[in-house]
Amino acid sequence: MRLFWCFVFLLVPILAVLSCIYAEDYGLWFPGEAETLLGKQIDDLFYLINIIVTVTFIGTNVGLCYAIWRASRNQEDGVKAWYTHGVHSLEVIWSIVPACILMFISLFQLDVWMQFRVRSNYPEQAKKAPVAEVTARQFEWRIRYPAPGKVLQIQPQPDDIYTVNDLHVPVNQPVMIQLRAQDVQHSFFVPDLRVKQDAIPGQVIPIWFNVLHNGEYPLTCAELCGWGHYKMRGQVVAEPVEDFQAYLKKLQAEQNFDGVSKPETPELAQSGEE
Ligand SMILES: [Cu+2]
Repeated sequence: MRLFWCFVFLLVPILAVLSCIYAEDYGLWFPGEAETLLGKQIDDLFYLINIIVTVTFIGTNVGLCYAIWRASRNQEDGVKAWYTHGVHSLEVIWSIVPACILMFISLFQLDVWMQFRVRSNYPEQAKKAPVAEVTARQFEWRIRYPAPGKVLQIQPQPDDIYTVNDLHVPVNQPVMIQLRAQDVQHSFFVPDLRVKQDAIPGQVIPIWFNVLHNGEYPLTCAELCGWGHYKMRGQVVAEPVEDFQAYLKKLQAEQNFDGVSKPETPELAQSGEE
């Protein structure tokens, strides 16, 4: 029976490592490769920390297992348990080693953190002309683009273009969005891009990313924000800059269409006939 606990503590790291190895096959790992350069750096950091944690976890469990096994042998051999107040040198070692590891991680990740979060390090191109303002509210993402050829202003302008849950951005160039929240705290989360930022009422938070490939990437809210939290799903569509401009023009035409005058696009002509 004493060896039972020894096996239990041995089994835990083995199961943990096996589940990590097979997690990808069952769709429990990252949602594919990161679609942004910064995302790839974030993944590298994650893997580095994962390796450190795995080695520590296995080491601790093997040590625990060995201690239990030794103790169970002692009892069979008739060796009595002995009590100690602690070993100072050992305690100093297991305080200093983790402190050094944590210090290393905190310094090593600074560069990625600065690129991701410190505004003065954002790419100039993205800072100059934010693509859109995204306002999270219960339970949707409201998107405000500037009119084609204009720059997004903090205050809404009469010719701004509005849509919901469908954020289009130009591919392969750094883009910035201004994130707001209208009611409660939400979180703008695009797993494929490794972008996650809380949206906080009263604050305008700039976030930037550079999508590497054309595509549609699910956008979700990662903060429990009310009964309809699960419905706060949208998408980020990355497309060539010409397509993005064409999309804005189409949205603008739809917004300006009064349902009576001659429609500017074939799609609107159709909807007018119905
Ligand atoms: Cu939300």
